[in-house]
Amino acid sequence: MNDKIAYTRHDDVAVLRIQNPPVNALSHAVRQGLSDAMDRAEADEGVLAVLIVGEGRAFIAGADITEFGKPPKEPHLPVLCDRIEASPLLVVASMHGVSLGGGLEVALSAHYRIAQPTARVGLPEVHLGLIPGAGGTQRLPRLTGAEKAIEMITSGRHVKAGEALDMGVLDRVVEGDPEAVGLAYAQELLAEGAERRPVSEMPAAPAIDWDATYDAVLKKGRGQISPATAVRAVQAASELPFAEGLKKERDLFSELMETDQRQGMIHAFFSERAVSNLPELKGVEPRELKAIGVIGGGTMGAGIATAALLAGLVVVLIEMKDEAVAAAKGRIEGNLQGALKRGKISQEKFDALTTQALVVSTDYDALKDVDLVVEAVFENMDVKKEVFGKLDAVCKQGCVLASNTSYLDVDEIATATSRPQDVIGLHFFSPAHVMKLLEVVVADKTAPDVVATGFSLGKALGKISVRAGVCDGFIGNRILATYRTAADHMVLDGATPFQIDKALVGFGFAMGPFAVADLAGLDIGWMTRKRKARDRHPEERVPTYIDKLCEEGHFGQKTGEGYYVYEKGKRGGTPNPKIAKLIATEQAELGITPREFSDEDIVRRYMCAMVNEAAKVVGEGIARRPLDVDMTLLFGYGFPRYWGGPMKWADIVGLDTVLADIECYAKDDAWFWQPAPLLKQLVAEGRTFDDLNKEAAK
Ligand code: 3H9
Repeated sequence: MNDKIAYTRHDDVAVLRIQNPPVNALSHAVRQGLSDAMDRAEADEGVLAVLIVGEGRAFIAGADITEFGKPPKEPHLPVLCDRIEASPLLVVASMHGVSLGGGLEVALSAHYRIAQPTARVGLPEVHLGLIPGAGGTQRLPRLTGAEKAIEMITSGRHVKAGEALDMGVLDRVVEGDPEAVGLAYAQELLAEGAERRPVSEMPAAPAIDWDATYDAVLKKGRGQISPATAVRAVQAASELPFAEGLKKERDLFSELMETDQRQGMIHAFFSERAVSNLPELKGVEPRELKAIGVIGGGTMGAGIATAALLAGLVVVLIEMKDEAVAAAKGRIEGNLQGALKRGKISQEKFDALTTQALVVSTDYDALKDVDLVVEAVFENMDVKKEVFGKLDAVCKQGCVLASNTSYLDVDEIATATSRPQDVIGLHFFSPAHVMKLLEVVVADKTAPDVVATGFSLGKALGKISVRAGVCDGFIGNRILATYRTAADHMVLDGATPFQIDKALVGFGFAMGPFAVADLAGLDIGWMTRKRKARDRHPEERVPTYIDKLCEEGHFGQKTGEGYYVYEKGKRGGTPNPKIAKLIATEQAELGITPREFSDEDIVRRYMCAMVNEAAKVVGEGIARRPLDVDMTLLFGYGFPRYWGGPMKWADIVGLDTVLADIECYAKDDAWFWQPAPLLKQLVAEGRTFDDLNKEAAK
């Protein structure tokens, strides 16, 4: 036995306490320790029962994900689970915190399960591109029936103790010290003469319509394969004897282990945690945050205010006129009503947030005590500078002055103040109380503790915060502009916007770029094209067909017409028949003969444009690491999680292949397809983007 398991004896019960902080992941040492401890208990004279408990904040969070992809070491988890279940002793698991994946599978191998009321259980393997691989798909349906098991496994959700008790996953929920309540339960079972109760010996779950369920889950997964695969594993539990079902589960698990999706999702899991872990912020204390100011109560400002209120911050929102004050209040209340309806807050909380925690005023003096201000006014440098001048005059010393600009130069905004070290960009995504991404834009003079405060605000609001440098569009919008342009070029050359949207939804994006443009409003792109027209390089290809639609007042969803036509009350739109004619006219003007694009061509060009620009963004230091780009695209731009992000996608496809494609496209448009120096360098050195992530973590 090793130090990962503490073995103690309490009369006729042996207690096995797992000690592997922070979350008792089932590393090789833990598996070995548990196996040895079971041997010891069985050999320990007078021991009649075994109690398994976890030390610290969780029972067990699952298999050790860091071991995936490395050669597996014995004892394997499925074997350990079978070994626990087959023990002649009575085995009880007492669970607290989370019991996830392999953690729940260990508990399901025990004969009885007791948990704290605050405990949560789940089989979240699908979020890692896998299915439960240590009997979860075979044992769970024997307790809950196939439908509930499929729902739990394919959603990967955490189920609270009360619900788990009702489902039959737990036998008892009792508050108290997990070891004490577990011991009492084990002793009670022994006193009653309770028998061992292996789940594997329980009757299999009755059949359901497997094919229909499989199809429905596959469709819902939008290209993700693991949830649908889980349905087949549960089917095996129903149709095959336990041992054969277990083998089927193992085969499916092993197949998934080899997939790109598993690699992508595990990259996403670790990157999500690494993204706000910046070496430059080690030991830097953020400034205190209790009250924040928001300038502007439009959709963005109201969203930011809502997020801050929900995080327990006091909010002072400034608008220009009384009518705007009322409108801003209305928007925030509307957002909070949504939270109330979804049961996220109570009526009392709603009342307190809207009356006590929120001040909406036309007077900048109301900001004198706040710790941080986010400006969310019109995207115009003069307007922003005027606001920052006013903030400089009224805000207390040490107050962080943040701009929510999506592309303007934060260094220049900072010149409007006498304290550029306190100025930062905090780029939220709309609706700000829903979208997870926050770009923390660090200007030349921004102080390190101001950067740390940006990240601590992001954490308080439940955001994924990414550090970005100053450039037009920062990380996300700069890369978006490039891949959007690649899509526009394909339209000029013969692909339709509708085919492009469909191909990219097929790749896994939530929406295609043209449907997104309709949603965001076509006027935004139109304004950007006008803004950039002055500095445009003569070789830059910019389609103008859609401007004609804008000139007629059609701006997408909000006006009912854009690339698609939207009928009131209906979700989604149908292709706008005017678009084909507008494109054909422009092609004729430019002398272009349209050609065919396959869906694969479309995805390839779109992705290569994204990766190439992303490599420039990393090469220039706008993003510190490739994983920062990946998380930006995942949480702000609907990039499919199972690819891990564009940089991970490129690593999987092979950087040499991506570069070769870019060089091939450059033969037709050398201006647009200039390969990123970093991409060329990595290919020459035989390295990957992930190598850069690893170097940055050292
Ligand atoms: C599985 O079980 C497969 C089996 O069916 C079959 C096998 C044959 N392994 O998230 P946090 C680390 S698949 C290794 O910041 P929180 C995490 O990286 C597994 N490390 O805290 C972080 O490290 P660092 C199924 C893990 O309180 C630290 O722990 N299980 C693991 O916000 C703290 O994590 C899952 O998918 C792990 N399994 O959330 C559960 N889990 O400090 C995945 C965590 O160095 N985990 N770490 O950055 C979670 O959902 C959350 O981490 C959890 C805690 C809810 C547990």
